[in-house]
Amino acid sequence: MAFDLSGIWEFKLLEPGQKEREEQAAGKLLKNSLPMPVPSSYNDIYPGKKFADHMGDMVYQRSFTVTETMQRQGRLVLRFGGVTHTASVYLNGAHLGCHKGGFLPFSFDITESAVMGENLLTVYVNNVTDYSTLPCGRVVTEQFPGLPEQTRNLPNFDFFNYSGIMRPVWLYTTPRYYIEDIEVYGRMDGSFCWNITSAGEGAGEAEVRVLDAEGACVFSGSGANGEGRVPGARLWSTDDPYLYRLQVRLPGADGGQGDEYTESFGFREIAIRDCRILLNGKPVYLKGFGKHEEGITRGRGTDIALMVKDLGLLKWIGANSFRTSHYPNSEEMMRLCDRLGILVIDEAPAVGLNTGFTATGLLGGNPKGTWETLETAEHHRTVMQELVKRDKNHPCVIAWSVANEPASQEEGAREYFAPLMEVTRQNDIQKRPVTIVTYEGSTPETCQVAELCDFLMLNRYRGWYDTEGNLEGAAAKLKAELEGFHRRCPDKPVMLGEYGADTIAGLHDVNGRLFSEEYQTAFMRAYGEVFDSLPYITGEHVWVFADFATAENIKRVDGNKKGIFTRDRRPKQAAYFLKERWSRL
Ligand code: BDP
Repeated sequence: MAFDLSGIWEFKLLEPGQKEREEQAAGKLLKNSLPMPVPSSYNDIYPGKKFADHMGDMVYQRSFTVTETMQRQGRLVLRFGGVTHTASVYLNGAHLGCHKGGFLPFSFDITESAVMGENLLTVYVNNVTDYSTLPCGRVVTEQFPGLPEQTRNLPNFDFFNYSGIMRPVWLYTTPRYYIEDIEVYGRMDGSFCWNITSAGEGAGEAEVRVLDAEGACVFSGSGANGEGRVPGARLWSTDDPYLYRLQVRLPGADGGQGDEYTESFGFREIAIRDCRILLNGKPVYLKGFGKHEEGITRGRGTDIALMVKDLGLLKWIGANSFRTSHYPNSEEMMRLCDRLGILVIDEAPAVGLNTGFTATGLLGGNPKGTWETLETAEHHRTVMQELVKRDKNHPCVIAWSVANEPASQEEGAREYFAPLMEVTRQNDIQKRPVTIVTYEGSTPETCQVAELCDFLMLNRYRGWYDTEGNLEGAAAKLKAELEGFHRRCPDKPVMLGEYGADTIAGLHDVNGRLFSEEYQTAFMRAYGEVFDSLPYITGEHVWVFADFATAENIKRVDGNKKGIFTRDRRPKQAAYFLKERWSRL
């Protein structure tokens, strides 16, 4: 049984030190609280800059009822899809535990702590980003004449630091002997393997069946691990995203109630050969975007209508892929990509790992260097494990991105990333390609991590952050850099992870000047011509799918406007250029 705890919760922002005091009363009803939708970012729900930009703690609360029928099932589990960035969860005043990392799920077995009847759930959330969190930020204290000290959280990234209970919360039951995890991997020749982790009291063997899309059983077997074959398996691809289902049944202990779970999967393989990414043995050219999961009102909160709309637009424009920049997207999104045949580069929330950079452009002097300063290594390792664990079965996931734009040119980058690349590969039975998305500061001469990557994903803004307005010069610079990386890593596919120009929808200029729709189109054309001249380029991901909210600063007029679509998903002129270009590639 599963119960969706989405809805209106009680909510309150907390002042420094208030959480500690309030926690004593986590079993009591909140006072002076506001209604708050879950899932949603909290920030844009009520007016007030202080409210939206609050740094620190907040608290959510709701109650739910446990019935006798639910208790009879065996176990009761409380599952959070994502709470940004840290959560501390209480049930009826008792502490269940904490989770760090805002974009991956976590759960608690509440069989013992839940009571029959009404239960009070209280969740403390903290949204601070610093040198120990992913994404990274910094906390700065400022003094102004005659005013008390002010503290601000400056993110090391430009997207708005939306926070709260941003993904669905579920309550579900399982029997005492239950399926904890399923891993399944279908290959091109119709062979597949499975691994089932069970837990609890019981020792019965799992029964395994593979169902095709029509529900016909095409394989049956048993055991916690195994290999099977589906003769003539229909492959999963972008044109034909055919899904099978692995149905697992675990018999109940001593004839008691059994557990059952059905996991979708596809038969498909990803490989890299001769500067190409291969899908089912054939080169695939990646056309698409870096894409934020966000929109108006809900911020980064799960919005299934927007998800379906976005993927519809992705198909409309002729794209076949996107990167979940700069954090794992929601599980609903991943399932939708499986279903629609969209290829996903699945990115960890590891952005801002560069102490010389902040979104506001304030370059803080840091003589110690990024890799001596950051305290993220252990957490980053956990995040990579959690990410692969969550998304391992999705045929849509074709690669992992361990970080976006870290200080990869600084001494120490290789030592920081080598173990993370390793742990990602170790945890993935599909051995999907792993990459680190690098920025302009990390050149063919200075990059410390290129050899660690299975393919190179480069972000370039020639023609925007430099050489602005001079697309001829920008293209020449871009080509030289791409050639430099190819000389350095001649066998690795190279693709653009980001390139784009801020564009105000509706601004036209006969001379195609900066910020006009004409400039964005010309920019896309100039980059396209460079890609077309280099046979080893394996993909182009434009920055960015749609305009998005950012931290307030003088570089951003009402957010980042590099979208090919506006924030309300209307196409800018360049959308028609890309649609035409991508229909030919
Ligand atoms: C890149 C970042 C991306 C930004 C983009 C920009 O990876 O998150 O939004 O620049 O400045 O450096 O538009």
